[in-house]
Amino acid sequence: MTTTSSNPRTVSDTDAFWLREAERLDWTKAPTSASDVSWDASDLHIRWFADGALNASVQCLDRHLETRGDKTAILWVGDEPGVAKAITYAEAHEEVCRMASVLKARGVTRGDRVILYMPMVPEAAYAMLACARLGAVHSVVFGGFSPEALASRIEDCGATAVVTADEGRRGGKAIVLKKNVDAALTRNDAGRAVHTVLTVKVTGGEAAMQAGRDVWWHEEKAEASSDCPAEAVDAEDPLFILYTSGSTGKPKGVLHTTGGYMVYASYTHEKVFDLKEDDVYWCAADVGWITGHSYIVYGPLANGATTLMYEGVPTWPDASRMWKIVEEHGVTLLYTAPTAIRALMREGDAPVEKHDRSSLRVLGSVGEPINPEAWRWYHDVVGEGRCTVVDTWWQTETGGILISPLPGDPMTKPGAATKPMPGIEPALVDADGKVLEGEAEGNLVLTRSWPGQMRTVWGDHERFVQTYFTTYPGTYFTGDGARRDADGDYWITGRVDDVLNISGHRMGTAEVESALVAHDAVAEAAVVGFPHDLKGQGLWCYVILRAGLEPSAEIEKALRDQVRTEIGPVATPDVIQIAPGLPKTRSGKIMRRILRKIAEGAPDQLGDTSTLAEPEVVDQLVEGAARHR
Ligand code: 6R9
Repeated sequence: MTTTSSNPRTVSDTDAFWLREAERLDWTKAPTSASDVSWDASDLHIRWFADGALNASVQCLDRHLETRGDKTAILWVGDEPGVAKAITYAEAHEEVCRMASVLKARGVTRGDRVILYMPMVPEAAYAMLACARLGAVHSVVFGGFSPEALASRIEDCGATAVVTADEGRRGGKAIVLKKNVDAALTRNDAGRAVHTVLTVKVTGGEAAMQAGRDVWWHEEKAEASSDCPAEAVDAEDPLFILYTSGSTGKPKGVLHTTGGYMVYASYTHEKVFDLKEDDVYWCAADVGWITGHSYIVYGPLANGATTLMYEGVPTWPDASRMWKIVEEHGVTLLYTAPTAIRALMREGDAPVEKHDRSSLRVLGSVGEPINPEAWRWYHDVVGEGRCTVVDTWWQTETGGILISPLPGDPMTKPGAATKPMPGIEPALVDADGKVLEGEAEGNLVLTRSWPGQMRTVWGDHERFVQTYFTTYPGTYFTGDGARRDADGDYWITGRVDDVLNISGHRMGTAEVESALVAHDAVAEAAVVGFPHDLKGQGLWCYVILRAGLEPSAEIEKALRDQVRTEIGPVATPDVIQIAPGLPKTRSGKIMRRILRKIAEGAPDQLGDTSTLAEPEVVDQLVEGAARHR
């Protein structure tokens, strides 16, 4: 398959290119070959640097000790203003070794799965690296997910240990974590295999400790050895599983392996941010997301950078908090999400201008399409027109950034992710899979593997094959749509499947629907996204009640709570519209296109409704929707 020729970053021999990039790591055994990949559905496998051996925690810590032992590895900034802590590479190394010793003594070994359910404290990074040190596989579950969501992940990956905290702090509020873990471990089979819950004392809030199973980190740490040799694992040994939403079914466990992922995280972090030795780099994501994995922990630490880790939220105690942090700590590289940029933009320029931002050099954006207005504000106001804005497009599945501007590029296209990274080969295809050349809009696919690509869906390889490689055979299908302009620059237009992006959080419509129908009052539900000024997309839920039930404020509230309980507060519905029926084809398929238009407030653009089984439902829905606006 040919790709567009207008990519000036083209690499001619990709295997040679990646083998050279692999030299950025300290391998225990250097690889002699790069890719061993087949995207053929009948024999799908993805392997990189397969004869190499290494340890990820050594890349992030040990190898820096000699030259950067006293350099700040993690610059931790607390939720409470004025609270901060600089942790050197030597200190981080010691903490990680101790935590690895504790886990090892409790029986965690190579290949075991460990769930991390953590707030944004340094121990979250220690726990990831401690697992990596033992060759154990971590799976970080975002602290905003409910016990139910946590339980299903514990069960799915068969975790034997959990690392958590008593509570987390965010925006002046305490988030209960240990209590949620306890609740999760009593759900179904989730608790059966878990022998250890290692608990970090963060707030001193209440935490019930179950004898034998639950231990305090501060107590164990005192006894633990700071000498814990790293296990050299094969390049293709799993490094972590991270659950993410797809268009169908429950979240899938995206599996990343060690060698390729580390090469790719390090490579992209250095190039996209034009990293220099003295940079103070701040990625304002949560470690519960892939952005936190690749660009708070693995990429920056592999590169020996100073990575700022912020416990709180961008808008607390007020809208100047981020800029205060930038000024206080001399942040040079900032990486955040459009949803945060929009929220801060709304507060005007004054909170920004109050603080000195002359240290800033590169401003990154990730997670969702950035609207040109937000891009301009980020560039003109935050960056004083002086900084490079890198709008980085990628996914949990891709491990790292695939399409992005690079420092030095002209900043003339607000909202364009521009060009693929060297070594990355995207293409646009139409609905039939025909490759589109030149200026075009279509479905975004990748035509060649890269080291950071996910390897499989944990426990369900067939789902991996079906989800990504059968829609347009021979390519990896991203689920995103994109436009390519006359200069060959890519503009991501958003998901073309049933995946929603709420404030940069990925969510499947199917997940929310199944949470709703799990409630006794609900006969049927259909969920769509609609444009939302702050969140990018909001959740609009159409619900049909069981016969005999009348719509009421109580039922609406109960359903909202239901979704929060099943998934977590990130999935709180914006609108619950109790409806008499759903627009369906005669074969019973829900016509989401129509539901989306109604939720958007564009009932005049419904298109062809002639195939509907009951066309009158549409008028009732339009009328009902008006009441929710
Ligand atoms: C890294 C991350 C992936 C989905 C992706 C796309 C959207 C991410 C974007 C972007 C436009 C960007 N997305 N970055 N859309 N421009 N710069 O966010 O991973 O949580 O898996 O979400 O996010 O739709 O497919 P993940």
